[in-house]
Amino acid sequence: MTYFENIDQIKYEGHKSTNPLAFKYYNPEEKVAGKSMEDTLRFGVAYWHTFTMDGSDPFGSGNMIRSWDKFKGMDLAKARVEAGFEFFEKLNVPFFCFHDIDIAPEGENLRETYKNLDEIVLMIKEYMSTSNTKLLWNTANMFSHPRFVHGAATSINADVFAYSAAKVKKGLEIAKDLGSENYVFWGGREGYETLLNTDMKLELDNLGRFFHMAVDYAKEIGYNGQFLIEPKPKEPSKHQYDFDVATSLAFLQSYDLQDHFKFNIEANHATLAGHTFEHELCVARINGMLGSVDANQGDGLLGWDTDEFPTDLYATTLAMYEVLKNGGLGRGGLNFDAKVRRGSFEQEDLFHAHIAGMDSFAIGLKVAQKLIDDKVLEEFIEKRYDSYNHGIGKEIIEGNTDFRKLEDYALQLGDIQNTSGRTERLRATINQYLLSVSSE
Ligand code: XUL
Ligand code: CO
Repeated sequence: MTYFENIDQIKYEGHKSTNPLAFKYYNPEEKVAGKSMEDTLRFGVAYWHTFTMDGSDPFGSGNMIRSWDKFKGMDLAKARVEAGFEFFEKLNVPFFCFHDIDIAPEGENLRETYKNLDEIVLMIKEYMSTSNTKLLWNTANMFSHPRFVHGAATSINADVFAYSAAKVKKGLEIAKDLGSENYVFWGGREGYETLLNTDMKLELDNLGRFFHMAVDYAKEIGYNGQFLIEPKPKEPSKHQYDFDVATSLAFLQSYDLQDHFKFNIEANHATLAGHTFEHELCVARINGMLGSVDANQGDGLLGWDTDEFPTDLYATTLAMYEVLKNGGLGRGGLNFDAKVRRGSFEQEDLFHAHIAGMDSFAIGLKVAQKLIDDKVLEEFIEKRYDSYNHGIGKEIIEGNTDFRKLEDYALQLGDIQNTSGRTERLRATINQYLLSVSSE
């Protein structure tokens, strides 16, 4: 059966094309700095936003028109797999990602849920054996069901802790079975509402215990994908423990877990934490912890996680700059944790949205590489910190000073001279690169 009847294979047609169902900038085979765009960008489709999200919001019911919605229960789950692989192939996207309950409905009890999962995982495995699309990551949804009302690994209820452990155990087995490149932990309900009723120390200790058990189990079954924590400061919890990269890194260090994890950084989560996307990528990169990316964007006028498809070229450029400085994403990728707007309810919109996101990151990649090739920012930054290359600066870097010596030095200083940061000039230069590279 065909689910996207009027859509053919999406091809690269170049930036002069007027065909809305074609890539204008993403050319999978095109080499940028010796590596194909496909291999650098490693795009992924999010199963939940693409095949299960129905468009409902707190003010209205679902409105998405989807050809697979005529089915129910396990038939619906199977139809989504068929539609999914048709979509991945037509879009020529190398990866996809899912939560356990995206692919198979929960049963009456955990045993039944496992049975449903096993059946669908087998089907996915068969499809994967003849498809180019691989699994970037899977994860366990430990936030939707009412049992997770007070959290999962940080729940007040030990039964919920145990149930959550069972879900992640199963998730790791599925990850191994499907050859998943990564396994993600996003703790939407791992946080608290008020300290009036919360033992924060016990909750954090339990989270540490939970992650150690996950690391041990992966080792035991021989699953060697990369573990990723996806920070987010709030929503649905008022205060989430994995607030941002810096907070999560401190947690991993405190619980001796740092060597087993990297980060999956989501643009809209960064902005919710009061950071830019590139800030979070940079904090992860300089600590050797940049694992993967949930590529989306928020809305400056709205204060929540709008999960929009990324179209802001400035943001994709600065994000790709960090990714390239990191030497790429390794086992990670750019997963579109993004949903079409409620008004974009036709199936065709799923293609338009992904094409827009893929083209935007392709431009970001090309511009970022050119900025690196021309050393535009590097040279400026190097010069800006030149005082550390000689004299007292060099002494500081080489560890040859102490407060006494620095005081002696400071006492004989006259007026201190600073130089301009040239923010506006640099921004104008990026605009110039964006305009010239994207019309090449
Ligand atoms: C929620 C979010 C999740 C994670 C996976 O904001 O980003 O979809 O990516 O659980
Ligand atoms: Co995400």
